[in-house]
Amino acid sequence: ELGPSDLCHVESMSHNPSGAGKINKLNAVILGDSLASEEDDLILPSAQFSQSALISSQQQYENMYKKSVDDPAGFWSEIASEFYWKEKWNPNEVCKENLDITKGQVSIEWFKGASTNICYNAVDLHVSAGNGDKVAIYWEGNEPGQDGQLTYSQLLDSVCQLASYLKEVGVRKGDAVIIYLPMLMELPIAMLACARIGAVHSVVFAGFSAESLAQRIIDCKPKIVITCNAVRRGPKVIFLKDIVDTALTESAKNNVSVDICLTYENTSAMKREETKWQDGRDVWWQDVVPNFPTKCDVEWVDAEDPLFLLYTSGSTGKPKGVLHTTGGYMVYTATTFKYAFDYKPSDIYWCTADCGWITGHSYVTYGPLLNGASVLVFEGAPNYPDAGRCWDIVDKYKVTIFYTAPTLVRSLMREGDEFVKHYSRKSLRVLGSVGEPINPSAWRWFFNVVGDSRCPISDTWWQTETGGFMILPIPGAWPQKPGSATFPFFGVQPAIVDEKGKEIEGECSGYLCIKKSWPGAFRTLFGDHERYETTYFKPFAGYYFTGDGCSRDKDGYYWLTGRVDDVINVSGHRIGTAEVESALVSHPQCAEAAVVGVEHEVKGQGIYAFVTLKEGVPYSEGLRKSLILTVRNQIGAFAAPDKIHWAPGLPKTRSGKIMRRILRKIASRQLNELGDTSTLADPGVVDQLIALADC
Ligand code: 6R9
Repeated sequence: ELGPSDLCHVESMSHNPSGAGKINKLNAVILGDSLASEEDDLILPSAQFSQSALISSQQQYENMYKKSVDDPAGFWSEIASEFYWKEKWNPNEVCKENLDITKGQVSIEWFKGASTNICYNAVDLHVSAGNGDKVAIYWEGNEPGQDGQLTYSQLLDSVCQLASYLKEVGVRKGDAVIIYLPMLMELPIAMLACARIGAVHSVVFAGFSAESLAQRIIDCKPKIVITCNAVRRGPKVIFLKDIVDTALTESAKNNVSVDICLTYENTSAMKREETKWQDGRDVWWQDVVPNFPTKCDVEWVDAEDPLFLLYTSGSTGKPKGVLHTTGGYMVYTATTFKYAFDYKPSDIYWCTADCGWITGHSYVTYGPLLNGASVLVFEGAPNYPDAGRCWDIVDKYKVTIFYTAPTLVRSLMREGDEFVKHYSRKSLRVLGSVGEPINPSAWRWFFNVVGDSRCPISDTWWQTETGGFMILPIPGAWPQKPGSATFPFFGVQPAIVDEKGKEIEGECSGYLCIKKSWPGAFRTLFGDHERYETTYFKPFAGYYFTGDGCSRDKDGYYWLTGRVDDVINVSGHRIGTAEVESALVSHPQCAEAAVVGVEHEVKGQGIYAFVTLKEGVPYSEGLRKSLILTVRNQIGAFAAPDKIHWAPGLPKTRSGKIMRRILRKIASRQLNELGDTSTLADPGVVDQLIALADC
């Protein structure tokens, strides 16, 4: 799908102002001591934090890391033994892998032959260990004051009822189930119910459009879709069931028919009488699920049986169905959660991610619940009714670990410190960041203002494909550098390679690859193992290629610098430029489109679209709006272009390839840095584009 020559230059993608090699003199501040200022490059853990931390020193980390790479099988077997397995793995075959495409088919297997169930480990075990009365899920609704909670015993009952229902209607081990739900407690319940019976869930983020949902339904052919009638998000009501109806009609046209649409009645957003209904297919959750028994036998599955499919964007228009299996993913998400946040049983943990993304899979549902944690699930929007909502929630539930995305940090930072300072936040102990590089100024604000200079920030670099954290600062162990994800997790062996795929040592910049497999790694792309191999293992033979650029400084710290392929990261959402382009060209008046990412103050990257119209069609404001609407309808609101740049022509090579490098420079108005344009088929288009930049 792409070779190294299609990648952007790593240097040009670096938007990290204090990146590698720039640290000459190290100024340090100790956690809790004073504010971290622009001059402070190192934030040291306080003795107090380290003493009670699970990993309390650099030395302890290094010892564990060494063991994990010298003897991965031994290291992970020891950890895996803390979980419940119906049958154990063969100690001589803990991991079987081939990442080298030149040596045959790429494959990864961990604990194959062992059997377990992730739902049993995440729920039943805590109940049988006497923790049934501990709160598993706190739920905070869109409106302040609207809330609920479930203890582990209650969660078990709810999961079993839904699992019993699913079995009754014929869902079997290996069947796909699509879940299109907002952040209600029913979302993790539905995931766990599928896992309990060995069904493969595929959660589709409830911000995706009907077309995107249909595309996923057509790809994985679920027996059943689980949704709700509507949801309130901030001041808006979103009619999810209408979107599902449209998607199901569309799928039927492609000969994929879904037998059942199980619909949760979300009364605070919409009454059932107002909901459009198709008799025979649509079923109200509340009418059936509560009638089923609160006991449901667990389906023991092989460690390598699929647990879920999650679609993510790649560099072509077709989303990739990332497939994760059971055993390795279970061990990996639980272990990374525990160490990344220095988890203690008394913690109240809040991750603001939606379960529609990988972060919600691994670190709202599975990782925390496997540890028996109390997890907060928030249905609403972080700035509703005002920009203080997050801190109001932190105080209300005495949240100790708060895990969010840089885009949210930046947007709240813009609203001023008062919204934060109005609340105590004294329960907070550890902060976390995910989704994109966190720029040092946002890092400092998060650290100084939100965390009162007291809480380490776990800046976790990882991907849908990796299943769990890969590079992160383990709190208590490492001095932190604002903006650096620091060091690899246990068992993770990063390699920075150059254009030719040669590993570079020491202080350097290049393409980030991983050398060996880790238990949480994805095993294939659903239905397309060849695309799995070409996308991830072909660009640099012998390595897993992440798609990210990265540098390593002289102290060995890793600095992620963003995607180097045709994927952009908007508010932490991964969007393929090709997906947006294909939506734009489906507009009847659009002849051609090229989309690039451009730096955006709040979103990290914004979507910048160059659009060529069909012959004779005039530019107009109405047309601009209608193009944007087309993208919203085809992908979802989060993928709407920030800018439409009218383009009489696009800069192309003589072989017809669009030169995105030039478009990126025009989009970011770096007009002096256009580079060599002489290889263009028509160099004149560049001037035309510049002339139209602000139209
Ligand atoms: C977990 C998640 C993955 C891409 C990844 C990278 C970017 C995520 C990051 C980060 C720098 C971090 N990314 N976390 N970049 N620092 N802490 O976001 O998965 O949606 O698959 O996106 O996000 O570019 O390649 P996913």
